[in-house]
Amino acid sequence: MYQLAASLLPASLVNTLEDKFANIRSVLISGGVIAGSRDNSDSKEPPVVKEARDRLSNAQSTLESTKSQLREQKAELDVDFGVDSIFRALKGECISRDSGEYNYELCWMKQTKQKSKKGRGDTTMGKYARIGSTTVDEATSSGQIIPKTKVVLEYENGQSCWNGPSRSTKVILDCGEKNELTKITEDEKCVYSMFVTTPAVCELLTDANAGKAKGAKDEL
Ligand code: MAN
Repeated sequence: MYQLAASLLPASLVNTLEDKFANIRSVLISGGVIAGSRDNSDSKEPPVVKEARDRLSNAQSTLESTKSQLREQKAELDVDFGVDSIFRALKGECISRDSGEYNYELCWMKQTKQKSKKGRGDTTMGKYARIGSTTVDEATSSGQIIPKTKVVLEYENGQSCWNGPSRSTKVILDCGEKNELTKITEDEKCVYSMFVTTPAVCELLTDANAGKAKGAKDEL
């Protein structure tokens, strides 16, 4: 049909028409209205469609990574770092102590773990939940018994105990020069206490205990 029409028209007109068709076709391809030539092995899509698809896919991955950063930052906002965020600097650090069958590990504001020395794997003893406080009776150098406030980091929802609750740990903090895990006890089955010294609570405990001496309300 095209051949027949072409043979009936003057060559110059055929050339002009062919040029016009080619122009219209390339406008349609670049506008994404029709697909480009099938034998163009680089892409079966017009370049603008491919570019738009690439831009969309880049924008989607940027959006996903921004969303995941936002999730992490929101989770961080939910973490209880205490008054003036005194525990924030300790986040990500861990201390440990060898005790009996296990190596015990405290990762501040994250989790507590019991690590088998016999290669039986690690047991999570709780995930960081909140800061609390407790009062312990202590003897002074003169033998006088006085109540002392301690800061407690509470870890909950650890690995479940066989026939029992999820493991949990109370990390009882006292003022000390170094971050040090000094003692671990299992008070009831799968309910643990870790005794830890840290410079992070010195000021807080001095203030709290000075307040207590004056009979002021404990405001930890
Ligand atoms: C393991 C340890 C112990 C715990 C028992 C409970 O042996 O986690 O601390 O008491 O499991 O079955």
